[in-house]
Amino acid sequence: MAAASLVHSSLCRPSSFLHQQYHHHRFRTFALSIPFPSSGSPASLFSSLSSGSPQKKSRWAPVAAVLEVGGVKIVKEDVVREDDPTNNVPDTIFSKLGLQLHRRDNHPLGILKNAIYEYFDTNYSGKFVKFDNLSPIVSTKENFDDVLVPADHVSRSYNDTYYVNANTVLRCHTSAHQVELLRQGHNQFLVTGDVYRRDSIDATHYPVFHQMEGVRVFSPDEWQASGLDATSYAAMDLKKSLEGLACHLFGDVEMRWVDTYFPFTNPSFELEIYFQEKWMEVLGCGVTEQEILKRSDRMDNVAWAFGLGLERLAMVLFEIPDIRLFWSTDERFTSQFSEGQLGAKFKPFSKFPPCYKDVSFWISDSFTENNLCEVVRGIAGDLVEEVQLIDNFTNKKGMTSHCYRIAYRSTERSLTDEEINQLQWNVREAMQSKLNVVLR
Ligand code: FA5
Ligand code: MG
Repeated sequence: MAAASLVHSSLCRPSSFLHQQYHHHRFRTFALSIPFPSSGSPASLFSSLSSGSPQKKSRWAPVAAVLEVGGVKIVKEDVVREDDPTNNVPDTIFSKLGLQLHRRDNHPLGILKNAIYEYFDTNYSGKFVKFDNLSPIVSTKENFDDVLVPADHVSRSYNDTYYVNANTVLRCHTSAHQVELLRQGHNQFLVTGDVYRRDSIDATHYPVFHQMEGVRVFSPDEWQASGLDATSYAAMDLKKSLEGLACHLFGDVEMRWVDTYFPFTNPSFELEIYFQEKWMEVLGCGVTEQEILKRSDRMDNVAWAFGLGLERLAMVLFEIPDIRLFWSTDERFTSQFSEGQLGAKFKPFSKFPPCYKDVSFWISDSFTENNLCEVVRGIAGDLVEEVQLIDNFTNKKGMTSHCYRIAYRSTERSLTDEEINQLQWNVREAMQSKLNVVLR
């Protein structure tokens, strides 16, 4: 597709267009899919799971060991199964299920969701149907197969995705709902929800975050009049819509389009915004693969789809410097935001110094950074700010050593040396017992 056809002059001054660029993201990002009323839907799956053998009461069961999302009952014993090798959902992740930050009108994510709704309502006269309460527990078919994620795609791995069992995952993207909703006959819709990924740790990555999916299907008469082919027309409309959204939210901000790859769209793009001295990826999008439309009886149509990272957009909008803050219940955070207030800028209430601890070790073949991050989060929770590889070498015997720097910093209070030393000690112990590495 010609780059020129996609270039717009916009109020928001995209600083470059469609330049080829290889960058950080792992392809896993795109794997996802979703589920509900299809066979093996979470509803049926979970009721059958939970009506099986009588549940043992676990000693550490939190208050909410059973919760309900969008009419689906979620039982802790079904989701966290330490003895089940096909399950890798830790307690810390279960504790986030059902919180639905995006449905709180006074939370930055709820405020942002409503502002995006407003943009689509205004520009598409209310034609986008909205979903924000679909269960995050979906089948691998919904999360991967339905959106054409290849069988060997890295996003399907246990290293990247939280599996409830071999056929059921915590959705890793809201794209998991695309096909089901298309099959139900929807042609323009928005799906907002919490999504889950095993991932690295830093200011813009968190294992639970929120996405908004948008899908728009066109019929032939819509592009025929334009003189463009269907794909170019959809790509143009997509970029125009998203640039318009960015202007609606931010006014003037530096942004750029980057070509990328997703299994479910072609061509595919990402939008990046300049934030905290770096280019930050805020969304993925593209023209829907024809195979997806074919499977939902839309053979003669063309469509676009996008997936927005709500935290990333909210960080720019409200000047929130660290993604962990979205989970804060500290009144000094929560009191700064209120319904409909898009212009509020976050005022940091604390600036505590970070404390850095390095750990060096010989890795094993099975070592991955995501596994390390899971161990560190399991022990330090939200006290860990960043986990960063700072040294990496292989010796003459072929042994590989890594050194990671762990930054500890609370967003709410100062940490004592004693507390940090204890955390680091526990992290080192857990690394040895769970990661099969040899500390140096
Ligand atoms: C996807 O998830 C695709 N499903 C998006 C899509 C939908 C593309 C429809 C085409 C059509 P990706 O993995 O890049 O793509 O994630 C989308 C956005 O989620 C990213 O741009 C980023 O803003 C956000 N995101 C990804 N990982 C994290 C994370 N660990 N923490 C916070 N936000 C994240
Ligand atoms: Mg991406």
